[in-house]
Amino acid sequence: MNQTNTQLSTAQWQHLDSRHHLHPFTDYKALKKKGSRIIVRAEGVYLWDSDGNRILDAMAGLWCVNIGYGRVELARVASEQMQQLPYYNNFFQTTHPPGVALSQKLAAITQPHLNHVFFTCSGSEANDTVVRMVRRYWALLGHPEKQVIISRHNAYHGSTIAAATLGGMQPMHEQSVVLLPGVEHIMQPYWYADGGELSAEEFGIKAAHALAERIDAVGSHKVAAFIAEPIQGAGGVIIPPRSYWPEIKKICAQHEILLIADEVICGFGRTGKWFGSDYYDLRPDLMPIAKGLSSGYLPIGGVMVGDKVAETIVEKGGEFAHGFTYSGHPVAAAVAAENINIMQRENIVDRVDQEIAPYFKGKWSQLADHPLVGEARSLGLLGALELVKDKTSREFYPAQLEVGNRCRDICIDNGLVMRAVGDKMVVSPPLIISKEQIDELVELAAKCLDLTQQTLA
Ligand code: PXG
Repeated sequence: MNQTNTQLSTAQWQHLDSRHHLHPFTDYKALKKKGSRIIVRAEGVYLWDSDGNRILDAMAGLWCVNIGYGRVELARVASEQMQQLPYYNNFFQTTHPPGVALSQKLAAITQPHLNHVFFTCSGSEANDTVVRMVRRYWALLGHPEKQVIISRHNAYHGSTIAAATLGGMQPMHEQSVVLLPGVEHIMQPYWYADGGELSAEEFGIKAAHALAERIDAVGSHKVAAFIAEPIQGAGGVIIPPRSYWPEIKKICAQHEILLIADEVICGFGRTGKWFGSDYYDLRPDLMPIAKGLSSGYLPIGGVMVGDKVAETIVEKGGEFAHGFTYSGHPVAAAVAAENINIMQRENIVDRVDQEIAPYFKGKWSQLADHPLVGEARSLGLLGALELVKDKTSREFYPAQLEVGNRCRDICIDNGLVMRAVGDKMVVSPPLIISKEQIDELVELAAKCLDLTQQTLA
């Protein structure tokens, strides 16, 4: 533990925090009343707060700490790289070994047509890069009018203006005032809430056809690309019906529009395959990545670029006027490469696929028996619970009761981090979670569901 952690009391940290720190996605008044929870250390799948409470982190931080906390190998690699070359850029015809090595590694673990990467520092920057790159691609091919990118309601693609526009989060759009022009949104494949009388597979086709209808409405000569998360994460772990992706693939191919698979959450083993695109057999033209790329140990993201787009940009273009000071930062790149090494050495992705995800599914689905739970779905190590008033009619509680937030607060007071998305509880634990720890997670979740239900009686 470092010294500063032991020097101040929880109350002192909270006081300083509320005086000087503006937190992301936070209601400041509410936080001021309550005071922040101060996380001081972590190991494996567990966090410890400043009062010494141990908390099972079923969210892997923010869907990112895939190989778990406390990996000294990553600290060693970061320290060595900082001593060797703490910073240099990749602008103006320069490069450095960690950037090259990570590019090569990413080309090797992604699909055969994804051979290039453009580095960023986050998923939001990766999606900004996607917008620039897609529009440049079509302009270089003589189609500058192909500008429109189609996305989905309730998608999350990040928090910069471009990424927030691409996303389909209403409160973010309202607060952005001016959004990026040329972005359209269609329905999401959220069968539980929107499926009505349709079977999941019928609904999947309907949701996919919304893309074809929008392309027709906009005019396919104006549409550049479709962007989607293979499974929506921040929107509430929306797992599309099996019919959805094959139909979307067909529609993109028919209309010759680029397919962008945002793998910021689904990438790096989360689905039991290296990428969500592998799980769903997508062939994305562009693939934004971040989070699990470094297991969150250092900020790094990027866009995997398919040969079709890369060749056009390289062969037909002059300078691509885009980049960040820290694109491919050498320390972050070295840590990301070691993170991938660890995943390979420990066979983490196959272990999720063969052993841990099936075990998790078995346990997680039992939560559907709880009176508050309308559906308990999971894929890989992503899980969601729909908290409902009536299981048969799928009726939700009134929003002002904030059932999800109640449950989230009860969870944390009982040693479990589960994220609330409205009245959906979602989890995305570190991929190295053991079966015993999954038992613990599900037992804690069941207990917290009971406690939540008691508050609603
Ligand atoms: N794409 C997807 C699919 C994401 O989930 C981003 C892009 C943006 O990445 P950066 O690194 O710029 O944050 C994300 C990020 C939440 C939550 O509470 C989710 C994200 C970020 C913060 C909070 O669910 N996803």
